[in-house]
Amino acid sequence: MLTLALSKGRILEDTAGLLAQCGIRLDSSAVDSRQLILPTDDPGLRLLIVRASDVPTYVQHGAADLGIAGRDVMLEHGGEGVFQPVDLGIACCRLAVATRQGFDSPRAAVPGKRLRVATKYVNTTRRHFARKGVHVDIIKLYGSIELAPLVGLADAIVDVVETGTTMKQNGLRVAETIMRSSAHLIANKNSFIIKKDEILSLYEKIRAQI
Ligand code: PRT
Ligand code: MG
Repeated sequence: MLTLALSKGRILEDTAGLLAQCGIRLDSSAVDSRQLILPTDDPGLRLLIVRASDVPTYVQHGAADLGIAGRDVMLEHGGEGVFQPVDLGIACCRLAVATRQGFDSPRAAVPGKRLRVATKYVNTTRRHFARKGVHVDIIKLYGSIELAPLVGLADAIVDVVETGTTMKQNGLRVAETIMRSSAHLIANKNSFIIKKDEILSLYEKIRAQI
């Protein structure tokens, strides 16, 4: 039995489509319910529904053999104990620095000045600005990050952008792209040894569809 961890929303939707192409179907009433363990019509595969940022943690500790997580989330987690073998090409986006329109970022982001940056991606943000020699005070938030610069909580944010509509509607503009991201199939390193045949067989089915 393989256990695959993923998050509800765009990743579950895209994954359900991918699995359907592989001949594996989810029970739609279970998907719509609040159940956190979803069976599939393949008795060898069940899904765990977790927060997007928790997917690598479930896989790292072997509570799930496999997971589907954005590259953004993997970079933030660090990837310890986890293989990241397949880029699924779904949930594509970029992780970007954004500020209020009109904010003088060249002047604010100079060596020696501290920029207040709100984000869920604390580790990635710290590394990014450290490489540039910009001193930052990082403010950890868990959601609605786009609000922070509008109410003076932060000078800038680091967050995911897809179409850019959310930024635009909130009077923000992207100052810089940190990385591009798409969802990857990830695997626990021990599961990869112990359940190698099962994992490879699912990999092959998925690979044939991407
Ligand atoms: O909601 P929760 O805190 O549980 O987690 P989450 O919001 O991080 O998870 P989820 O399921 O929304 O996203 C999971 C993964 O999808 C992320 O880690 C990214 O790798 C990827 N992804 C792709 C995105 C987007 N596109 C995206 N647009 N994640 C978030 N967004 C947000 C964006 O930040 C904005 O607030 O969606 C909103 C709309 O974006 P625009 O640019 O199209 O307006
Ligand atoms: Mg969300």
